Amino acid sequence: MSLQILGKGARAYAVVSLVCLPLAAQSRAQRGEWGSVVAWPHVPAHIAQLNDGRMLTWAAATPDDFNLSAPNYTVASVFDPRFNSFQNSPNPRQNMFCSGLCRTIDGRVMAVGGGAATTLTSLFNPSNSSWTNGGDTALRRWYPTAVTLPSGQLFTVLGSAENPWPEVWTPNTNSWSIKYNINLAAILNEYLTFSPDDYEWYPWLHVAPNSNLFYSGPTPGMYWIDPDSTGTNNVQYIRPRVAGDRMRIWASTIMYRPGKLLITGGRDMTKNPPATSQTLSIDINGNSPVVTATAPMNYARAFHHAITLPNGEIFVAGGNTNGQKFTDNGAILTPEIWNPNSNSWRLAAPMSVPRPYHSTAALLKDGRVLIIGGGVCGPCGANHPDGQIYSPPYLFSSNGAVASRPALSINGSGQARPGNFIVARSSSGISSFNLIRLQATTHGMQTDTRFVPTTIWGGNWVGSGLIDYYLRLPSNGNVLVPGDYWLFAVNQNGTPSTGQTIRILP
Ligand SMILES: [Cu+2]
Repeated sequence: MSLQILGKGARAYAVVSLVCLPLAAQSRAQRGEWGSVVAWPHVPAHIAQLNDGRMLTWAAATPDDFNLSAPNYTVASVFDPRFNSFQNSPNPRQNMFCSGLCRTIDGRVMAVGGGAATTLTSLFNPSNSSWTNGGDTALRRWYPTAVTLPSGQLFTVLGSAENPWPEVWTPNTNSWSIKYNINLAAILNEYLTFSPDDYEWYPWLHVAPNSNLFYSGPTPGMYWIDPDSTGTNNVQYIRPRVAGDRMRIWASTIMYRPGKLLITGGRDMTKNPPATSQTLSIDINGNSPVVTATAPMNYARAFHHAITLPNGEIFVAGGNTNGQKFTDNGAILTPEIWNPNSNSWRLAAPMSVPRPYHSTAALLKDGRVLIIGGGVCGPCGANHPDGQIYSPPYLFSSNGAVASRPALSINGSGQARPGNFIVARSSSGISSFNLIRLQATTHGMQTDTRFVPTTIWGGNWVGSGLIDYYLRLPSNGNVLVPGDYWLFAVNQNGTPSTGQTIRILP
């Protein structure tokens, strides 16, 4: 067909293409494709999706060096992936280097501590790109983990600061209160026992379906924490994650299905190589966690990133095998994709730039994946002030052409509560509608993101090849934690629509 249109002059080119295209086509249809490297205005180590699809990223008080004597200031930008453009958005009041990140349920981004262990916290409001005071914590915090609770309160604890008490932020008062009745000394002691070589760490905490916080690592033990308790019996040791397992620090943890965590890789400096290719699934839908060894990755990795794709697969990229910070040695350039249904990994197209410690990554609203940064270490030689965007295989049809995407719009207010029905207008032939909670991420630590499938109850033809699908949302608010999600329609080829924002109310 194209030969007739292009005419005789195009014939030679077309014949050559017929020879070359199948390889390239096969390649990107099976392994995806990376775009060119995008220069960044700083070395991004932290990223938060904004609900309109832009990405907030930041480094430290200077663009490429973590200089901890620097003032309370952070170099930050908002990246728009539609235009590869940046809006300068520095935080003039807090050094947020290695802070703890999570999201308020009204779409703002919270940064707790960081810098040289500060008590400052800041909120980024995407509607006017402003930073405001989130209230001071009682204790200095560096590498704290921050989690959004189903109530809309935010919970932060531990990190490098050597105190075992969490603090909770309440939206109405915009203030933190310390919880001396919740004592995580047992977890802190595990950390001091098993990782004396590394002063920094983010504890892995996720909201479980039973409303407790579940601690899955990186130390060997698993714990339940009741964040709402006013009593004293609220931290329960469960058992070792895996018999004989030691540290898995600098792994990437993610809730890949409701109540199911995937832990990939991680580092133990007493081993050679320090990084592992092992992966674990932990099912916390019941009160007794079920730990299953899932298929190992093709590569041992630490400092890498696990990203939930709209079709429910997990994309893992970056990191290194030697477990060392601030170096490109041992970097793994080839990402891999895990299919939870077949419990198998397959290799993806290699990226162009190493993404070691202090790199980060996020899903874009259009279904692509952004990976950025690495370093923030001044003259270390491993600074990466750039990013690269990956188009997964689902964005191509089997002949390598760009796949056609399902349409998607949400009828109504764009707000719903757990258990509600929503109406999504999309193309015919949709096999699933999946929600992904927006993320705010650093150091491979994702407390916000969760993949939550909806149930299709029926649909009505509305003409022009479109159907109004009636979708039932999960009724458990500890599964569908309030906040902003992107809804994706996924067709029978696994190709997703662009995400549509829906806000889940408590
Ligand atoms: Cu750090």
